[in-house]
Amino acid sequence: MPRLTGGQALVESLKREGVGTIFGLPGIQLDWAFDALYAARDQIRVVHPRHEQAAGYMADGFARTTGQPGVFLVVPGPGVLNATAALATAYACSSPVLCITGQISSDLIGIGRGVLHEIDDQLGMLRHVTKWAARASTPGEVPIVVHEAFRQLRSGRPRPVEIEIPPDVLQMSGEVRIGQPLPPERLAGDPEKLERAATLLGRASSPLILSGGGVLTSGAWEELRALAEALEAPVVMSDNGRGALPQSHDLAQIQFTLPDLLPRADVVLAVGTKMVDFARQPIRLATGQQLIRIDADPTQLNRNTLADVPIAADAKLALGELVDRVGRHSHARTPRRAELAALKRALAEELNGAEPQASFGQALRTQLPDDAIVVSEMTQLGYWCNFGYPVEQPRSYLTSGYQGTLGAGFPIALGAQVANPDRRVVSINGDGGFMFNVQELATAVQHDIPLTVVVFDDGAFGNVRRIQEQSFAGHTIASELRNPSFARLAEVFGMRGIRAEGPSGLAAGLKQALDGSGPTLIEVPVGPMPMFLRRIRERLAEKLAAGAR
Ligand SMILES: Cc1ncc(C[n+]2csc(CCOP(=O)(O)OP(=O)(O)O)c2C)c(N)n1
Ligand SMILES: [Mg+2]
Repeated sequence: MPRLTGGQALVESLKREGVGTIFGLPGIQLDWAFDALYAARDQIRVVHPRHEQAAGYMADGFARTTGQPGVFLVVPGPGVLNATAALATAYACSSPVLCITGQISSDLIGIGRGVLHEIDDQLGMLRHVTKWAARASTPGEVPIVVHEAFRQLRSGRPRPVEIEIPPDVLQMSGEVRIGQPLPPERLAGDPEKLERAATLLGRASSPLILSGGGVLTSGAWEELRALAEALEAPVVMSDNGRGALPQSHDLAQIQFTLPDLLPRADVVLAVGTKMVDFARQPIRLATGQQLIRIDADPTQLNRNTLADVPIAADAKLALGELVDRVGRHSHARTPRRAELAALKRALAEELNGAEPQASFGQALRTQLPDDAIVVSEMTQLGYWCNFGYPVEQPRSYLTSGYQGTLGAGFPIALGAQVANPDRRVVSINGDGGFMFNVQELATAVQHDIPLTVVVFDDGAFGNVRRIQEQSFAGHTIASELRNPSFARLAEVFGMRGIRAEGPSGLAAGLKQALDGSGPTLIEVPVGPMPMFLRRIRERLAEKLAAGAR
């Protein structure tokens, strides 16, 4: 067995797992890991952001657009604490992110002396925002924890995992065996239950499919499409699951049409989804409606809505099985294309009526290619795009999921662009959220990450200000923002900055950005925007309540 330092063992294990990119920010406890990365610099690209939270978000953007684990490396204590909002976001979005962090020296862990970056029970703390976390205590243990981390990332429901390695372990040499990566473990699902599901679906007169982020993480979009087409079943995609079926597909629907579609369904298949609606309320079925649920995480099957046929399985394998089996039971159905198209038209009318968001959204739609990756944010245009932007490809539209993490969008987009150098990546921001990570403009320039950043500047935490005005007799507090000129700021950082007025200005700015190379920031001054969502949601919630049992 070769003798390696813990740092070398880490890098060799990562290489063996196929890691080619790491988002990392160094510090003394990680010196021996970073020196090993120096030796491997031809095989592993190290992208260093300006704050650990960005390292975590970038790893998430990398992971969610490729389906491959995104890896980040940060110092212990304050460094890894800085990255916890990113871990929480990746957790919410079932994203395969590996957080590698340091520790204080092995002999001091748990003593409470007060040494650099010491926090009590770092592993325990991180267990709340990860699926699995472990420490390597010798160089020989390093590949063991790395390989187990990757097994966790590639098995069942992917969620972030964490490993920590004390500095003395990174520095010391020992005998190290680098193992072979284990193949992904995918749950096949109980054949009897799959047969029951196929029978129910095949015999259904009006089947409906609810598709969540699990379909994207497991890469099951072709199987989903085949099954939906075989059944003529509309597919309602969750916010985190958009792109599984192209929005232009006859059967593709988003959650806004659920209140219309759900009451008409006799058999519902929910796959890789939490089964909550646009208002995060559990999706309830009426008496007589049959529910089949497929999820790689068996605990999920007992959450929100119980199924008649619960199937613990990977979406790709289970949907593939259903495609094979359903033909034996299926029958011809009256095509519902006219009805489904009418629903989409009504929804489009509603969304297009929400100005000025709709016109800005239209500018994005017309300028971006179908394979562009769009990263949304907690901002007025982001809320609109979550429903109104037509997502045509899987793994191409990212949000911060139920975490609603303001500021996540820009660094997630940076990671997505690093992972997809040949695709256009556009990050949509408000002035408030953007400045959570404004320092990463330097990262875009230094690492030549050619994304397009749009910043809608209303001089406010606009959402907060509007709620304050409407609910508290016009009182506003802590919601006004005094900003720099974002276009000029971008130029100072060394990238192209454009100031765009109105939707047509945005369209022209996007054209200029996408025709060129290198990173571009487009600043769009805007006024307050009306909240279109609440009105639509309330109306839909009423409809849903009327349809449920
Ligand atoms: C980490 C985090 N902090 C605070 C919030 C609360 N919050 C939600 S939206 C918002 C304002 C966003 O302002 P901006 O990015 O400028 O978007 P705008 O609403 O003005 O379009 C705030 C503070 C949050 N969602 N996440
Ligand atoms: Mg704002």
